[in-house]
Amino acid sequence: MKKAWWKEGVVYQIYPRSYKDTTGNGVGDLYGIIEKLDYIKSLGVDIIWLCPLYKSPNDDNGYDIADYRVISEEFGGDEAFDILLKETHKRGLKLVMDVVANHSSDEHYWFEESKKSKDNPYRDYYYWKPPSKEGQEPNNWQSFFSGPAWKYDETTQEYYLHLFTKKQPDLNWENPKVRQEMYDVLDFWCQKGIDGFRMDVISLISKRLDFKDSHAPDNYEETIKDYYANGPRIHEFLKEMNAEVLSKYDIMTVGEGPGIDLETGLDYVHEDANELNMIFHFGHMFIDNGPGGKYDPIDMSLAKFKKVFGLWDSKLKGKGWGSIFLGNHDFSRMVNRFGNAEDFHDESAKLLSLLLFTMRGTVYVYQGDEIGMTNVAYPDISYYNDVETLNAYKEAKAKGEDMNAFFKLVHKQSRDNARSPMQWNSSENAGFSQGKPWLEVNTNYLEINVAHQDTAKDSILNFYRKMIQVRKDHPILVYGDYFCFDEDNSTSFFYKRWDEEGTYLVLLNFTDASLEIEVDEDLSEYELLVSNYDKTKNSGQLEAWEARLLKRF
Ligand code: TEU
Repeated sequence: MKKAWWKEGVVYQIYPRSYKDTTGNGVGDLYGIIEKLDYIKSLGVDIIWLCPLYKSPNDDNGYDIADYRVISEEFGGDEAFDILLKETHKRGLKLVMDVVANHSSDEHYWFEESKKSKDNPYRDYYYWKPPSKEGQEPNNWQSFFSGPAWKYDETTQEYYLHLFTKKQPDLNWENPKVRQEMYDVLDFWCQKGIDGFRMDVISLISKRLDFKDSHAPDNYEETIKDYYANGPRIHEFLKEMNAEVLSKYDIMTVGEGPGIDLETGLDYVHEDANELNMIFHFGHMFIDNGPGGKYDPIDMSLAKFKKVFGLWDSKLKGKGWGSIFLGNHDFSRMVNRFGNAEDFHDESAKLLSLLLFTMRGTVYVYQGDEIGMTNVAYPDISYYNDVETLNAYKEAKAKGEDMNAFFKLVHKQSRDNARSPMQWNSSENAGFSQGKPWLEVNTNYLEINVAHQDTAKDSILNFYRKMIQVRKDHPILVYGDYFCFDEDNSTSFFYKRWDEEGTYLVLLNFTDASLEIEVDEDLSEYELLVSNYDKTKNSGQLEAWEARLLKRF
């Protein structure tokens, strides 16, 4: 396995709007991040990934970019960014930018031109189609965020494609000018000295140009896989991007991708492919989605979850590199999804941390998870901001669904669960802002906050710090082989990490009751390195949500 800084580094993901506000306008900003760089450094992480910072009308909180070279004034503008980059590097940390190449904002100059006339030089920067014979949308594709993926525009009487909101028109990557524009943008940021890119929905940039109707428009996963993602020219485009820009800099790249699965994943990250370093797949993150997607949930199965990790590890082994994450700005809080946030909050948050830092792949920690932040449950829909949530709510209402039941799903699934402001301390608004936060602070900030956990020796925060250090001190946890014992059971997750120099065992109890340890290993040969309970000795039993890391003498 070839070594690299981005394989060993731990990434900390920041959602800038929700991190720290220094102006009192209720919105987090870059000076807030600068203020918190010493805290970030204290975690032991190496790399910071910032969700989009660019000029944007914020229909999708920055994932709708109006100018790829300009930092939003709301966040402090270009000047604040330059200071942030300098201060980040000064502390030996690296900085990764989020870039949205699949679509722009409809307020981007390119789109404003494009919609003016059919012969505008920017017309082909986007996908325009005449109405169908019946005078309807060109096909039955649905947007990720509810409703048709096409919007009619009066001026030229054609529809444009938007796989996300109607303010996020899809860019036409078939057009070489579009590709060059994007490479120039990437180059611009590399020249500034940034250390990498997280590429939003990169799996969607190559379209199937026949634009065929989906045979199952309501089946979320199937439609993405068969119609939207992994289009015919995706690897050609990524190789070109790599040759034109990425390969010229010592940067890391991670592509995000709905529709990237076990069959298609390796093609993006194969070490000989010269495309991307890593991808985010959602194998484990969509495990509780039914055919209708996140608002059609099914029970989460630990056995399935374990299999996803095993299958991906063996797929990538020796050929490519994976990303290990359990949450980000698009999902509910990981302790609610995979732990037991009610009865074993601290134990299960620590268990999940032990899982993250003992898996093969680069680990990504989402802001707030290091203190075990939980889902919010705002009292009514007016408190919510996320466009996906609001559109889904409107759609359910229009269909006449039981809105009490639907609102319970909003509590469980809304992306705002991950976007409520960072809980810094027990002062007003959790120390996030002196003004009214753009999104309400979670009411549990008095119990769950950084200041409190910083000083409490046995806090979740200090457990994260310890685990990050343990990973650094034991590189076998980064590069070593992976084997899972008894993948079929849905109560425990027991696995082994090793190479010729040493062997580690990870024992995780995913239940509320104690559990016998059953592994084909002689436990007396192992010493206990870390436990999320106050333990110094190995025993044959794990308590509820107990997690242990052992090392063979
Ligand atoms: O997310 C893409 C994506 O897969 C999401 O639409 C996902 O299916 C959904 O959020 C699950 O609830 C990326 C960004 O991470 C997201 O924040 C953006 O809204 C989206 O792209 C559009 O740019």
